[in-house]
Amino acid sequence: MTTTARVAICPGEGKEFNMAEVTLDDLREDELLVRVVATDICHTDMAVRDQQLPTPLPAVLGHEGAGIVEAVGSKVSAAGVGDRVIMSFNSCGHCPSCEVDAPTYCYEFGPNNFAGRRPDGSATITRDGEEIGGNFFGQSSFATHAIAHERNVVRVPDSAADLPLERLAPLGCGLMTGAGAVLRSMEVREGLPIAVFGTGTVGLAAVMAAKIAGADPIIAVDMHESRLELAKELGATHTVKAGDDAMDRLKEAAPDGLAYAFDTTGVKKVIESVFEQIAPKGILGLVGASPPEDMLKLNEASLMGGGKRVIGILGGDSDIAGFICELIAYHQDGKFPFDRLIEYFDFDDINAGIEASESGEVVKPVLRISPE
Ligand code: CXF
Ligand code: ZN
Repeated sequence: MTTTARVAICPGEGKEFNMAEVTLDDLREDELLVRVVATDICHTDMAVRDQQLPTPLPAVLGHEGAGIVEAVGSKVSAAGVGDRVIMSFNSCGHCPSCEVDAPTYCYEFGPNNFAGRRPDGSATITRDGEEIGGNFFGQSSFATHAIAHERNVVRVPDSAADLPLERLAPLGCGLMTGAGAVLRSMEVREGLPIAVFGTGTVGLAAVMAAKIAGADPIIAVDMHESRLELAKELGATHTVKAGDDAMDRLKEAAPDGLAYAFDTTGVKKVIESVFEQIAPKGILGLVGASPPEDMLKLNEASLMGGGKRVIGILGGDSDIAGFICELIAYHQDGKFPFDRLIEYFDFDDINAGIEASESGEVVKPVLRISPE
């Protein structure tokens, strides 16, 4: 049975989103139909709008949704009708990465998340009988209803029944990425220094996680004073305004060097100068979106001699379900107050939410789509 949905479509490169009615395809055996309660705006949506990422337009984007399951295919066991779910990225389930529960590094990440169609090429969304892009991150949740998959939904645990879905929605992307980078990818140790470059959603999640891990000092670096203030409230022991003397300030805060540095900026110059400050056995984790042509220049002797590691990080090495539930538990304990980052917008005001995100005024704009 096909479903009608109201969606926000990104019509073409650099264009504003507009609202439309579309038809969702019949569910496959491993798919779920989710009534979307809330979904967030993330820079990845903007990167697709600007065609820095390859999803063909027009398309329905949105990849941080949460909602209630309305129907399930015959082979779905991740959630049932009526369950509250958080949607995240999709993965194939059978490649060498998925086999070891490392789905963020799925060998088929592109076809499952960015192709605008299912991996078999079929469309999940049509408008007036014509195919348009869907299946974005296995959900396309700028929509009242989304087709999700067995592998990218997380059932909200009963212990979190009191937490509204509109708060939980962002857990499936930037929050899990930043927190996972610290707790899983870099396995930050108690009492050692960390610096976090860039204090958007990912960076601030890293700051909160660094506090959970007991890192000390926790140094947040950004160019916006208001973000640095927030970083301090969330756990940063030191803040450094980005600029010419930033590396000197870092040295003052961590004279023996940085055991951990986490870059969310993707700026080559920043990454190369931070590398110089990495302590022996230290880790420099990279998550920022950098220009595709960039090549890093690092000193080999220092890399080898210091036993340093420079690692790329995707999705904070999250296994989705396990880690998202862990983050919910931290939140309930008051240790992961990510709600401080959120501001709500009505679904119809999606373009205002995008503007607020791009101007830096709002860290995490969440779109309210339907009442829970
Ligand atoms: C993603 C990238 C892959 C894993 C989860 C998060 N980023 C989205 O914006
Ligand atoms: Zn995202």
